[in-house]
Amino acid sequence: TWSAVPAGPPDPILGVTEAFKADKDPRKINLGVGAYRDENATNPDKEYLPITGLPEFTKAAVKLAYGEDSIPLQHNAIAVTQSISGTGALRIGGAFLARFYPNTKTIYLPNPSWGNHTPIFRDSGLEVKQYRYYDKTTVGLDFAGLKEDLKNMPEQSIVLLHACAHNPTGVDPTPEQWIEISDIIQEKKLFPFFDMAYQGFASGSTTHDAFAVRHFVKAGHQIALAQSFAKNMGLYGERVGAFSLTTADPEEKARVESQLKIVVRPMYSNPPLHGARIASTVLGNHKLYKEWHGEVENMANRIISMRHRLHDNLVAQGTPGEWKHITSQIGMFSFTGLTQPQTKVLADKAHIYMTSDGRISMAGLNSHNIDYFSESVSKAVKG
Ligand code: PLP
Ligand code: TYF
Repeated sequence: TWSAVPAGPPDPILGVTEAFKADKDPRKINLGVGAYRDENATNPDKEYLPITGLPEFTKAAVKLAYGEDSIPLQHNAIAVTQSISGTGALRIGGAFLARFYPNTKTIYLPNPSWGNHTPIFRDSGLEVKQYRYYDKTTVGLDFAGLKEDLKNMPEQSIVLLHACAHNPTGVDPTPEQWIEISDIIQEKKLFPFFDMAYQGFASGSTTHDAFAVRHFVKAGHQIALAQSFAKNMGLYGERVGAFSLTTADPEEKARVESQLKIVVRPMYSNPPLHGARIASTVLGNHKLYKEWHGEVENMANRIISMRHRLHDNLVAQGTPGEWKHITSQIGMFSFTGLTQPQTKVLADKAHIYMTSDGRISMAGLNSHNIDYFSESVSKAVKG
């Protein structure tokens, strides 16, 4: 896909720092970048990161997503840059594809998708279209519609896929469905762009949640991937993320990365340091990693237990309708199926706030408020 991407020149200032860092001579002095120093340097410092971010962080991020045994990872063929969380990763990806994807400027999003996807890709210079995803009548996946739409896309179109815990519906394909999706995408030579904002948050296992990404890579797709560490590390405001592309070989990777730098440089020069340092410390230390993964699992399990409480309460209260989707959906969000008038009644009468499409953040429910919430929903549905 990226054979025609030319190597870009190094940045005239930060490129000097790159050369300085690569130099092993103990007498070395860096007079390139405008950063104040005196005789008393601190370690760790707060100086600028390289344009593509903290190398320990991007390495760890890629390993978390693709898995240690990933072929392009082992072959040093994954181009990666740190990003301003998941949003920034999507934006870098959109801008890179708009500039270098040789085949089309059209990206297809699931209907519905995260509300920010359309403006992100439109502002990146891509044309945004939709494919069928959600079936209102079953409050589940419209798998037949999805497959038909993929098959009808012009060859080599770009397709955005939520890697796990689809926002806003909480409806994900099963592993078997992912395999079928991967096959169709391969047949139609579509280009898959994964948005992974919730790795670990859906099932409690970062490996399980990476199934789609890893299956696509194993199946031989070249992919783009946006990662966010906002939710799974609780680093929302630190804006920790990564954008990566699998490439053919290390030489192509180097060219692609040189162009990612040229995309990033006029946007924000280089990414923030603190959150990436936290994430790389946790991911890079065996004991901290285990502790963190246990906490992610607890968060996911707490959400799952709230789904069961909510489902059981609604059924016990004789709430009209089918509520199975509450427990079959996964991740942070649930598409309750509540109508816009019902969501308004809940806000006005019960002081319960959700988006008007009936989406609730499951994480906002806990043992103190679940009964009040269930009763209020039940009343609103009974009308
Ligand atoms: N993608 C999806 C599907 C999201 O739900 C979000 C928001 O949480 C993001 C990307 C980006 O979030 P952030 O920029 O905070 O990492
Ligand atoms: O969908 C949500 O609620 C999260 C948080 O511009 C979010 O993805 C929402 C909007 C936004 C940034 C983050």
